[in-house]
Amino acid sequence: MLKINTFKASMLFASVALFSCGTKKKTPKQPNIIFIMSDDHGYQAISAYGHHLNHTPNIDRIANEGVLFTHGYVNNSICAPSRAAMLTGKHSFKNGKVDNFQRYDWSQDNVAKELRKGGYTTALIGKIHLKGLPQGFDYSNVLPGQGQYYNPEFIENGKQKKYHGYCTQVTTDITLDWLNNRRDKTKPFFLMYHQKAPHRTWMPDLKYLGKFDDVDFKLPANFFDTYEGKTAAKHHEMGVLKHMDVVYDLKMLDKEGDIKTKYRGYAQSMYNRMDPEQRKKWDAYYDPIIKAFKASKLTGEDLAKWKYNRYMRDYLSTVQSVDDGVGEVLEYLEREGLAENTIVVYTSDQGFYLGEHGWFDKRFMYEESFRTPILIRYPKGFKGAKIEDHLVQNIDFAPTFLDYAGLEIPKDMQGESLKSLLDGSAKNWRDALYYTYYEYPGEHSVERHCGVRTDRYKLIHFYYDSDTWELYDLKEDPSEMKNLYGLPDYKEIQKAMHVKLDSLRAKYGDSEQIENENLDRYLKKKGLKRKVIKK
Ligand code: SGN
Ligand code: CA
Repeated sequence: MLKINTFKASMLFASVALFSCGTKKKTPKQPNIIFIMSDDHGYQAISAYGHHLNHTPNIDRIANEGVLFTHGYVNNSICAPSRAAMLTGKHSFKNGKVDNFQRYDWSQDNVAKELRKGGYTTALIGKIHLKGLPQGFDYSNVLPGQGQYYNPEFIENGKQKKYHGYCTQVTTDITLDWLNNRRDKTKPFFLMYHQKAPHRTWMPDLKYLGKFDDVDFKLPANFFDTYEGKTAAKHHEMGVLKHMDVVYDLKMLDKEGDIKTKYRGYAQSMYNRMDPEQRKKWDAYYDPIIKAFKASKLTGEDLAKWKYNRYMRDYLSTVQSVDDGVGEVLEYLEREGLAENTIVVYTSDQGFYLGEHGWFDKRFMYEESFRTPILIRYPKGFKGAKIEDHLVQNIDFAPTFLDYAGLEIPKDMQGESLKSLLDGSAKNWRDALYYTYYEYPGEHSVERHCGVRTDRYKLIHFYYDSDTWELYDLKEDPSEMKNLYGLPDYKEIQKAMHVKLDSLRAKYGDSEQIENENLDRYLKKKGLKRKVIKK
């Protein structure tokens, strides 16, 4: 019986290789690919990056046995657009998903479709934040929209289902079930294993409540940034002190209802999702903290410190569950003898502010949110514990996977395969990255902007309400505190950065016209009237 199945399977594989696509170049044993992504996971909260906030042994392992990218970036620091860029290998203005509101067109080509044509079995599990039935996957089981931390709904191959438990663990369980029992084991696999955590509102798993209680998190040096020379940043609505809601974000949902905040209702509905058993454990941890908070009547810097510490404790606790899941998946690969020929990628849909500039959230082209963690392991392909400093971007994943699979990279994909960086054969790597952000006017109030980053400098143009430029020397000022734009000493650098920006816009096919069309669509959706538009 086993023999016949194996024979059938190899015939099937051969027929796939020979007839089902014109895109196959060669037929070595194609690697499996596990593309792990979490949501809003700043590199500061991965111990391999050396920030000493927490300990993530399983994620670190990917770099220890593979490569740690120190200059990984996104195209557009917001969830759905970043995911669309990863799927398509294209910038937002090319794949159409410029913000969290526009419809993503699943009928366009994506990396899963190409891999599937090239002989892979494919699955998408967890958060994707792109409406509609995912295309290119043999199996999908995804969260609707943002998803929920406790007892979440999932949409399995188009059908909604409710699960009991903590979302991060549920996502891992579904993933392991697919790997163990559901995938077609005659084919190499491409698995997108995507966690909702550590996205706002940072609700930890019950077992991790209190995990960081004995750590005193110090405010980042620029926590009280006054945004001198940064017009757009001044108008942000993502301050830990000013905008973080103590009930909604920081769980001070007192039973007496004394603490009245804007988002209390939402906090209550998230709490209500828990079953009595879960609530009991939740309350046992939070009730004494709520009581102490009410009694303390904190203000000013003391309140800032308290909020920041609560934020970090919750955020890092949710990261711990993500790290556990990575460990479970790595262990599975080992147990099944699959580790050697499986590429494992860990990344986030963007970075996140952990108090830098006084913020939470993302969106800005400043380093903490533009940059994203990228760690890749492939024992068969390259040796471990390597640090890679070149400029790479989320549009590079799709071409990289196709390259390793021995498949042709569609001409219109805009990213570059990372294979030459990973195996050390790279010669002429890119010297600059292009960035765009569009979701304004909108939540957290980050103005529309675009920009360019080289290994040392960054030029940003904010537009819509304002028309302002910022220039940073990242070597001298890694925290981007001093805007150098317009200073006589930087005249030449400024000029060169403008040339670079124009050339990248031309290279990737961005234009004033596309921007105008996008803006009109966005304003129409929001029911707003157009203001200044100039790039
Ligand atoms: C939600 C969050 C925002 C967050 C966006 C986008 N608010 O709207 O804080 O910036 O998602 O995040 S919440 O009240 O719903 O938590 S993204 O990662 O999905 O793009
Ligand atoms: Ca995100």
